[in-house]
Formats: sequence, C-alpha cells, structure tokens
Amino acid sequence: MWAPISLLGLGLGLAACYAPTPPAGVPCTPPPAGEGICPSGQICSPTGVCQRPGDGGLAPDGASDGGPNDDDDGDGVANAVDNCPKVANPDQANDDGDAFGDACDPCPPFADDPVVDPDGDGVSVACDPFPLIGGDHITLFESFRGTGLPAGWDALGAWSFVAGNAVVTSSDGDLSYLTIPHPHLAKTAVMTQLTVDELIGNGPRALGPVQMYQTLPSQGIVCELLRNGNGPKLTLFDSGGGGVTINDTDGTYDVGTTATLTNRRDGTAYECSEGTTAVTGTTAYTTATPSIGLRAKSASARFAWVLVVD
Ligand SMILES: [Ca+2]
Ligand SMILES: [Ca+2]
Ligand SMILES: [Ca+2]
Repeated sequence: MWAPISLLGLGLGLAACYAPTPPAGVPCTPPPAGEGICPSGQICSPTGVCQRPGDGGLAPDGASDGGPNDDDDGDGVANAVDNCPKVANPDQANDDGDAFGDACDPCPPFADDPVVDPDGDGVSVACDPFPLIGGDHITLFESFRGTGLPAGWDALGAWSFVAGNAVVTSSDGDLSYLTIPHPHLAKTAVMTQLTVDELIGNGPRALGPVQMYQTLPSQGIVCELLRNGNGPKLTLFDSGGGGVTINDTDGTYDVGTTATLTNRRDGTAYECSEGTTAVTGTTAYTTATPSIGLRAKSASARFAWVLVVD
C-alpha cells in the first residue's frame, strides 16, 4: 500500500527536476543577425542549426568527430544526408537522380550505381571517353538548371533555358553557338544529349558538340547529326577548313530523335560518336582562344546537358 505511493512521488520529483537537453537540430539565428539562442548545452552553428559542442558538424574537415551532424565538406548538409559528403555542394544538384550528386558523380547525366569503372579513374564507363585507359577527369558538367545563360558561357543566336534544357532555334542557313572557354588539352571529350524538335529549310541542318579553336564566330572541330540532301549523317569536320579529314556515315535521326553525341580528341586524332557509331579524323591545328560547346544550324533542338572530360 505504501510502496506504490512512494515510487510515484519519486518519479514526479525526478520529472520536475530533470531537464534533458533537447535533441540537436533546432533552427537558430547565428550572429551577427541574431543572438544564436539555443537550448542549454548547445551552440548555434554558423549555418543556423543548434548542435551539441563536439557533435562535429557543420564545420569543415578536421572539426568533425563522427557524430550524426558531421559535415566534412562544410557545405551545411550533414554527411548522413549529403549526396557528396566530401565535396561542398550546398544545392545538392543531382541531374540523374542516382546516389551521387552532380559534384561527385562518376557520370553525372546517367545513373550509375553501382559504379562500373574498369580503369579506376573515377569516371564510369558511360561517361569515360577512354574507359580502359586511366587518367580521365570530369572537369565540367552543365545541366542548364537555371532560366538564364549559365555563368561563363557565351551565346550566339536564339538560345533560351527552359526546364533543364538549353533550347535553340537556328533559322534557315544560320549558325548558333553556345560556348565556354576551355583549354585544349592532350585529351578532351565533349558530350551532349540533344532532342531534335524541328529541321528548317532544305539546306544542311546540323546539331552537335564542338571543340573550337577560336571564339565566336567560331572555327573548330564539329561533331554533328547532319541532315542534307543525302539523308541523315553522323559527321566530323573542321568548320574553319583547317585540315581535319572530313568523314561521315549514314545515321538514322529525324524530328523527335534524342541522341547522345561525343566529340573526342586524343592528340591530333578526333572521333565523333553516337552510341556504337563513330567517325574519325585528324588535325594538328594551333589553338588560339579555345572553347567547347554546342552548335546548331537550320534546326530547333533541346540540349539536356554538356559534359567535359579531360
Ligand atoms: Ca556535400
Ligand atoms: Ca547523380
Ligand atoms: Ca574510368
């Protein structure tokens, strides 16, 4: 009879005196804008989250301790939910929706978990221009997420940026370019995925990735889907007439076609490929103000992304 009453009294007493520290993660406003007020025993992180001292987190490498709020790359996203825990990418962009954010993806435009990378260079096969020769690095991935011209790019012609695509309409006989400065290295590959929306006029209509050796209006090595009087072609040529061997092969594309094209350089050798179809040529031009990018002639198209591997 007495014992239950005593235990109940003890329990109520503990509840009144014991104030456990609330779990971390409560929002706060750090100085100088706010006073950084957090529950007892916690501090306000620079990114505005209450955390326990020593719970690592929200601090760059060297300050983490393995706790649940650790943020090794200091981008404000805790390791446990960061799609690139070792690369600062606060926007968490992830074009293909796989396990890797764009900033650390071994092939940003194509889902690749599990990763297949036989040469072990960190670029998986779908994006590796030399899948059995190590040493490649992804140096640029532009997925056109914004509504304006991406930083650093130059546009010639009618380009717009809609729903994750660079959209171009190049009127009959006109050339349009979307380029960004990029050095010509010993090995460079420029990939893009495009969808053909309209073929305009009766002359040559062409779309594809380029490696330019002058700025706009450019001259350089062009890898394109070409449609002329001889039907659809996959073609490689030097738009400045500077000596690359002109090659093409029959293709199968039309309005509505989606294709992935690769414009690959290895020293003086070039290859233009689309799936298992490829054409090759050579040139030894001298670079002046090199850039890479996209080119369209007499056509409307949507380009989903540009990937550069050096
Ligand atoms: Ca990150
Ligand atoms: Ca990804
Ligand atoms: Ca590789």
